[in-house]
Amino acid sequence: MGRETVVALVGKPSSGKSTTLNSLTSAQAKVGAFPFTTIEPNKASGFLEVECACSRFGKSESCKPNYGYCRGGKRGVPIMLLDVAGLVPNAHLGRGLGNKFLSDLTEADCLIHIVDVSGTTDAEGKATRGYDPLNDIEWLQDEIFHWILGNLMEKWGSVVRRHTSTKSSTLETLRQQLGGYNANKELIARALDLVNPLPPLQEWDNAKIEEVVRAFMDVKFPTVLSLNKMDHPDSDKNVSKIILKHPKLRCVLTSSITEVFLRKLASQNYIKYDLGTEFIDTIDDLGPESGLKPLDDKIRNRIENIRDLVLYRFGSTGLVQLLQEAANLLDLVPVYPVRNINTFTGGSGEYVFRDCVLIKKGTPVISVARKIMGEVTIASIEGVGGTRVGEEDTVDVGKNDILSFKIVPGGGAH
Ligand SMILES: Nc1nc2c(ncn2[C@@H]2O[C@H](COP(=O)(O)OP(=O)(O)O)[C@@H](O)[C@H]2O)c(=O)[nH]1
Ligand SMILES: [Mg+2]
Repeated sequence: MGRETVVALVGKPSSGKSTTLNSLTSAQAKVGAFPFTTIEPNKASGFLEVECACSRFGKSESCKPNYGYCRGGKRGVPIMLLDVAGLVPNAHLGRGLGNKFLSDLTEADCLIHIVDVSGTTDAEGKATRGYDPLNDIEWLQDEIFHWILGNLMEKWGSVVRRHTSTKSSTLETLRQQLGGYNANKELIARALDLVNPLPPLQEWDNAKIEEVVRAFMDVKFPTVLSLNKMDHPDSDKNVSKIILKHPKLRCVLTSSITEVFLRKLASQNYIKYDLGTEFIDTIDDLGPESGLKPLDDKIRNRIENIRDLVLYRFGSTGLVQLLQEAANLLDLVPVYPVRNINTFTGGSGEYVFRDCVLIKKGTPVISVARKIMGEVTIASIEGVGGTRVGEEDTVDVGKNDILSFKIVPGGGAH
């Protein structure tokens, strides 16, 4: 399998990164084993909720994913989350944990910037009151910018000399300089497309280099803001300020501590919680035949508070939507490789759509095949109805997203 999509959670200390990671990873239902082999303390598998292909074909009854879950046609597809701690103002100069976070960042396909909008923590994460979270949005982007720019400028002289003496293309030279951030040629080309005009590399002045770095950041680190701690009474006015000042930023209002609490109550059978919605039901709502545990006053009050302060005001805790927004940013499409294109089962057995991978929209199906099957010789690719799909046809939601790869018998690695 190719590399997984990685979503990195970034933000100053005490903004709620760890809480968010926890809230997204302890799914209430029993879920399948991890698809990831190496699990580190700051890494976990979250679940991106998508409309499962099984609902399109009325096969939800027999949908049983190998990884993640499917409940009534809503499928949780595993997605790797990374808690990147240690980003503080001037981290690129070696403050805080210094450059450790920077190597974590290179793994990321996109960022979720957790912003504490309650204003109760300062730029370093220390307790305060009335801090303006607008600052955090700006310094964090600057921090990443200075890190990349610094690395590039350090050796710019020799980069240019080499570039001219080897008569390389701008793309090749940048590929060498920026490839270390886990950026392939295609990604760097997309960044360069954003720079207009683009003179020959040896003519770039500082302003042009900075523009290139900004463009690179846009494609390498697309960012969703999680405006977190919205349950706090001071959050409203800060949220309005942020949206007024940065109308184009993608942001989602969240309360990760609420999500952690609700998932815990659900796993302990105090409530039924419909993930991503405002709906929670207790034994008071559903009666004893629901099998839910009776509530004591403390839990009952806390649930009432959560309904008033979070669920009814904002429609949900925002956590499910947060991951969906990140997936939108990356244009991810759930693609279902199946062994049998008529029954959608995998080889033997009655269960359908056992596998699902997240693929960037517009990817040719042959690249999907490579990602899933590795370097085997593909004889043909079939789509729904057994129709033949061309290698260069691309995937989209509902289009070429259910595929069966036929490999050449005995055609192993080449
Ligand atoms: N009110 C409120 N507090 C939160 C929320 N999320 C996290 N916190 C609190 O903020 C503090 C820091 O959270 P933590 O996840 O450890 O932050 P990290 O340093 O970014 O990993 C903890 O006391 C959390 O309980 C939230 O949504 N609302
Ligand atoms: Mg933490």
